[in-house]
Amino acid sequence: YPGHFSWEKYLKECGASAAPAHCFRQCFTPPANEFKAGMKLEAQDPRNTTSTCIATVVGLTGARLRLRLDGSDNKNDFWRLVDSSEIQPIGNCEKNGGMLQPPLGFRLNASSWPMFLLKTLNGAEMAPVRIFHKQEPPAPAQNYFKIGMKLEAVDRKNPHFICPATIGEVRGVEVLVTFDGWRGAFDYYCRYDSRDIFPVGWCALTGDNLQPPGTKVVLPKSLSIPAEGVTESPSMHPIGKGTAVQRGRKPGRRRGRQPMNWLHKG
Ligand code: MLY
Repeated sequence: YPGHFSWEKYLKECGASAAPAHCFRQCFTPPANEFKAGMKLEAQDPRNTTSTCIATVVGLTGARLRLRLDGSDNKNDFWRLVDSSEIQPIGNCEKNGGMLQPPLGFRLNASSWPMFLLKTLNGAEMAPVRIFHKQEPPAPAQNYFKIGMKLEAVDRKNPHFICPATIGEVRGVEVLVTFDGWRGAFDYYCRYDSRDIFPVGWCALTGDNLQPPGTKVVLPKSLSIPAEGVTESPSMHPIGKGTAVQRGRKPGRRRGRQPMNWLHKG
């Protein structure tokens, strides 16, 4: 066990601060996860969001469920928070006058769907209504994020990972989520009220496994050496103290890797 990631040390080292909890569309206390592997429920098909399908819980991590649509393959699993409005107890769709649909990429002939549905529900362990959360938390009134704030975010390319991240840009109702220690490949824009972003300390509360930051030294665009004639503005120092990056250093004297003191041994 090489050591675990400490937000406290890391924030100090970066001279950064955590985005306050009121920025997020998340409960202040993470919702309890009473689901069990094998339970079935109704879920919106992420690839065809107008259809409601049967899903099986194939894994649990913190306040999230790893779901697989019945009749689909094992290559299209997706993750949902237990308080997501996109999951419902079995019976909810019909109660609202809807019809359960086969998932996109149903592995059998479409004509065999009714029989498949009967068989998959026969003797199934249905997630009990009481373990669902009544409502999704409300969205904050507006986008309160500021550039440089730290958070925990789902890596959408590897959605089982939640990782330390930084707000790289704020654009109207959207924010740029940048992953600490990784070059831009995993970054994404999302709405400020996305359910994929969490306050610092979320994983520690849910028992989810927070990935440590990557090891690539990244110079945020706003901290890189300004182009000739560009005047510095305060927004060019979003991280605070500015100790992590030496500005205007002599050519040839390159800064080495960041010491990773935020990994405390134990
Ligand atoms: N095997 C992948 C994992 C990358 C995960 C990046 N996240 C944590 C931001 C890779 O190295 O590309």
